[in-house]
Amino acid sequence: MTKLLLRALAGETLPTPPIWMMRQAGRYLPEYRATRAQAGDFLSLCYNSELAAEVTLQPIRRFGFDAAILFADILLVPQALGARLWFAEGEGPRLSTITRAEDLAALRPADAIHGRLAPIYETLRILTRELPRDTALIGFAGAPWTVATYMIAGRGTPDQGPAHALKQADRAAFTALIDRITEATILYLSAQIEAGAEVVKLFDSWAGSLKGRDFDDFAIAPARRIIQALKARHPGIPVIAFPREAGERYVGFARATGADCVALDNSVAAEWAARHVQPDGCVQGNLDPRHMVTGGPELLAEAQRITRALRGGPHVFNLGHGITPDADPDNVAAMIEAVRSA
Ligand code: 1CP
Repeated sequence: MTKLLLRALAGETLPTPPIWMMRQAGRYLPEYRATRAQAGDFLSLCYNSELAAEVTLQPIRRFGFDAAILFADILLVPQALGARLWFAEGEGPRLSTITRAEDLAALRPADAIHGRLAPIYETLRILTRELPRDTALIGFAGAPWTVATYMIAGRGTPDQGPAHALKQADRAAFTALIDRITEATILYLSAQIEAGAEVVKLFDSWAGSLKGRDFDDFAIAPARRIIQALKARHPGIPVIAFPREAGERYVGFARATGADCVALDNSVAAEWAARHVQPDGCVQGNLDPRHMVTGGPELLAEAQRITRALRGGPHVFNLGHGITPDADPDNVAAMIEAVRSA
């Protein structure tokens, strides 16, 4: 096995960690903005296999990252299940809402998603042909709780209030929605693996708002179900789980879900994770994305601190969340240099 990312995910401690960045194909890159303008809106870009593959490749050409992540979005699954989805320019995603059992009944069954998602599988097939041979290909989906928060509210929310409210008010409908998303996610990721994804990542961006038993029931249990099903169908497929802002619940998350790697947000210290999370397997993370905007000696010092703190075990270098549109590409190059020379 020569790809660095696959070696780290298999539990190997490497002298230099593989590096990639969440949202590495994005608006901070002029070449992305140009391709996006050519495609039209964001969803048209996601469903245009040629152009989606092109923007996936752009950061690989420019920076030589060790992994490419499929260009798509977690909200394509709700759309494939029959929710209406659109992006209001400068405002983020909007969806038709799920608030009652009738809304749920109107959704399509999980196994009806592939027609709509076929262009995404085609993007992966193009990438398997076009990526450099030492670059790993990552597929992804949103975790059921995070996807449900958008489906219930119809948009991003600061506190996931509408999803928590439905969970309280109509537990049966809420659980049925989580189950439907879980089933669709298994089928979607399985098809991504068949199309060439060598690793899959589950983004649970809002896991941090689940507390106590809710975290067990709606962050851990669906992730475990998805990971077990994927590994049964595709033995050995590595999975990265990102229960963002899980805090102390990062401890034991890999064991509880079967994930090969846990991605850390930047609210936890790398030194703490080295002691409490990394003994269970690979960790990914966790530079604060604001350093990609501000740069300077602080960026270099932080990138090296994280690299050194986690070098006693398997580590994938990444940011703690996605790079922002105001980031400077020169800071990305400086970050890579700092990690590789740490
Ligand atoms: O070009 C644009 O203006 C659209 C911006 C954009 C991009 C580049 C959106 C809208 N999605 C994406 C791509 C995307 N989304 C990727 C591609 C691969 C990569 O380069 O990393 C991935 C993995 C995602 C995942 C995603 N979408 C998440 C989970 C990760 C995270 O950031 O927490 C979430 C929550 C979304 C929903 C979403 N899509 C887009 C936006 C702006 C949002 C967040 C909405 C919100 O709650 O504010």
